[in-house]
Amino acid sequence: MAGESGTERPFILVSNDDGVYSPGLLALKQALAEVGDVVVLAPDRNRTAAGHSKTMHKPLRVQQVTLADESEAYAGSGSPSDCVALALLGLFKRTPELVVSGINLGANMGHDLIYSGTVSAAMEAVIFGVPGIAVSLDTHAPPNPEAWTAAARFAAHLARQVLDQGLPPSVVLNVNVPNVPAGQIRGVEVTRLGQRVYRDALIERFDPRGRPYYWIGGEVPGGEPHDGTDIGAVDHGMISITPVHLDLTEYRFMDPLRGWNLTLDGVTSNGTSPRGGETVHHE
Ligand SMILES: [Mn+2]
Repeated sequence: MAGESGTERPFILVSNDDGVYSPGLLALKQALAEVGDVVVLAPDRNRTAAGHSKTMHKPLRVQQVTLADESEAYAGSGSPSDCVALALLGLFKRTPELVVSGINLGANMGHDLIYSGTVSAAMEAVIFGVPGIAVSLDTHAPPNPEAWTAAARFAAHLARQVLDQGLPPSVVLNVNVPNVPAGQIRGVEVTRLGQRVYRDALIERFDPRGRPYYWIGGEVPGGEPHDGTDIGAVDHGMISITPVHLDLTEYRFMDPLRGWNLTLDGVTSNGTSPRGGETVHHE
């Protein structure tokens, strides 16, 4: 398929979760074309909040499509992380050296990362040992096209440095850009994840047969704009970059947890612990 270039230019995969025809993806792809040879493989429809899912019980289809700038791209039937996995497992003649996901319509900050298909696509790369960058724009309404451009240019600027210097193992870069014209962005801040405030609401409706069905509705999430966090930086008009580690272990709670009653008393059939005091192993 694509990516047969014989040059030394790096091979970059662009994906997203808004779907292959998203204007944010096109802006990102065009900016990254100045950094390397770009191939696009993205979901064939909007897979926002797909999380880090993997399709295991049905086949995956990949179709060649044409983007709004007449360039070729590939649309996959699976999740964002499926698309990245296909590319890194050898779908193309070259294996991507960098995966950039976005530009998402809507910020991905704090606990959003757990739901985000945009960030999951970049995390999938990191699982494969390939650097990944996720880029999101802080708006849910169609943004000023200038805001796409600013975010895309910054992504290209960052991509060059990642290709040059690499990233530590298991680390993904999560970038959020304020929705303002390029000239109004106040700077770039390295941040930690902030605290989202979700305002989800259970909405119950009834079908024509009188049976209830449900939506998870509510307002767009807010957040605590604390200094040093992604939410705080974007709130102050700064581009936020958070280095996110895929090791989700809470090291600070390991010792207190060891202090719990973790014997097998009452768990094994004879009611005694064969190896008293040892931690229960999960295989
Ligand atoms: Mn999305």
